[in-house]
Amino acid sequence: MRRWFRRRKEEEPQPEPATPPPDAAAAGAEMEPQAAAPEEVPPTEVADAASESGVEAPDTASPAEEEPRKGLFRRFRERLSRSREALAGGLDRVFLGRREVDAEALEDLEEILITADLGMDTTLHLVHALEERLKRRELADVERLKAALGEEMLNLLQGPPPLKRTARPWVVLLVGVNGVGKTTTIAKLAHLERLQGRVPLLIAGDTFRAAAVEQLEIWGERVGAPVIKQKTGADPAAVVFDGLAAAQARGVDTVFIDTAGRLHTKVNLMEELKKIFRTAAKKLPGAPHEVLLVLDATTGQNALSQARIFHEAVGLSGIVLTKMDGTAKGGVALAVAHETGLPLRYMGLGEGLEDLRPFDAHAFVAAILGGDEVG
Ligand SMILES: Nc1nc2c(ncn2[C@@H]2O[C@H](COP(=O)(O)OP(=O)(O)OP(=O)(O)O)[C@@H](O)[C@H]2O)c(=O)[nH]1
Ligand SMILES: [Mg+2]
Repeated sequence: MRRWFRRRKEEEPQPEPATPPPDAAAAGAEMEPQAAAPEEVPPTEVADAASESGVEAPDTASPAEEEPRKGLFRRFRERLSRSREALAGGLDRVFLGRREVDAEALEDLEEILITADLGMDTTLHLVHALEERLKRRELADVERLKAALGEEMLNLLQGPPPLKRTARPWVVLLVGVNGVGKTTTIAKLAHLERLQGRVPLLIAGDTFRAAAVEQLEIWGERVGAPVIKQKTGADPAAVVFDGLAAAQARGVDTVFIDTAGRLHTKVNLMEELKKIFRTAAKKLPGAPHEVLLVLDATTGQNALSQARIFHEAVGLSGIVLTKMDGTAKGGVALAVAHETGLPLRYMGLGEGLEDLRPFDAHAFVAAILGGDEVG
């Protein structure tokens, strides 16, 4: 499905509210979330400063800001240490005692990239680009190779800037299969809103699971955001309708809609999401303004088929990649960006409220390739 999404994206220039195609795939056949490989997630500490919510590439800091930003970047790198070990560590091992970069070295690199979960398409794309550079004699040594790899990765990760808010309330719908981190991500996003002085409101659109509403309420209380809910089993679209009415009445800035990750059948989930979408648009023309797909990085390449199915159903505006901490599969971020053409918006780096970072391509590449600065 190489660049299947990219073509679609080119046809639909940004910024545009995501619009669900009339006949979205009822083909939810591959939707069952495959259990993530059991990976040990290290206990996460909650970041201690509000200003730590966004990672900046280290090279943009002024001298006065340099120290805290260095600390911030160090922490970011720490969380991505297993992915860095897979990529930068793999490279170092391949080039141990080897000076020259040749075709054989690029073959070894190919293996490393596949092992780090970049997937076949993205790996070949990167390796071909490096082969061209090798032909032009631009890869004299391992350091040049690393720098070139970093540049090519950055090219893959450059997406359009975040959508400009043109409405109030600004409505964000979160979708994704069960357990990927939708509800937790909503809490983290609401927290980011609060830090920026905005007023968020949460809508409990997951009425399928009894504990789902309760979980959102607990987060809402912690963050200081009202939660609009109905009882378990209620029609999620009706909850969304009520929630948007409440958001308008209260004059909040941002609305986050939580949705279920699993229903009785897979087709139902897509139909329900489409209904939520239509209802939101009916209540508030232009809403939802953003549709974010939450993907669990530990599921690796399975994330790609999820992205495809959800994009067909509701039209996605961006991706949130969660559980990047503690996994060696962080390279999947590159596959997702390359193969979907959708912008990566946020990265989940732990279970705490502060553990969500706006996606920063420079910081990410620097963190997984082991250097301090790239590009
Ligand atoms: N380590 C880590 N854990 C995370 C992250 N994001 C979410 N989690 C954990 O993943 C688990 C599932 O998160 P939820 O937010 O309940 O996922 P969900 O998508 O809402 O799940 P359903 O409501 O069942 O569809 C929780 O234990 C979260 O703490 C992350 O970035 N890192
Ligand atoms: Mg949930």
